[in-house]
Amino acid sequence: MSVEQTLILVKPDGVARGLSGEILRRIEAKGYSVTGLRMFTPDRELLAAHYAEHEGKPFYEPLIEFMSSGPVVAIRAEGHRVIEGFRSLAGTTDPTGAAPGTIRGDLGRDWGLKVQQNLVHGSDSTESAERELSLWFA
Ligand code: DAT
Ligand code: MG
Repeated sequence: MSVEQTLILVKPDGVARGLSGEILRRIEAKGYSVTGLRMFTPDRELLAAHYAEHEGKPFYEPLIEFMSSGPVVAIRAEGHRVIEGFRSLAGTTDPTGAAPGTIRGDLGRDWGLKVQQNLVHGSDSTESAERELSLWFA
């Protein structure tokens, strides 16, 4: 198994709630290396490329709207099986049901809004990690 890299985003809700440090702490505490870090408000063009697989779904527009509403922290993390490992740290998409111990399970909940504000994004495969890292760390 070779060393992988993945794209992690602290979404605008995570940044606004002051959880960027806690999320970075959990990534490092698990033993992964942070090899890139950027903080900025992404534009719609970047988000459309990032979320291309979801275009046309009912939650797509609110998702793009939410993700462009404020700064995000983009993290390039590295380690053996980091793609799977961070998805496990993050927990399931819906934070209400995410297991305690995970980022979404411990720190997230349903705020009654259309878009699930679930604190983080993590690439889901080697192909998407490569594609997403080239967008966020061009
Ligand atoms: P994940 O972020 O766990 O990889 P995903 O790639 O399926 O989940 O979806 C991307 C984001 O879109 C997700 O983090 C939150 C939002 N989303 C997904 N499914 C949704 C739904 N049914 N309703 C509202 N937002 C949703
Ligand atoms: Mg996804």
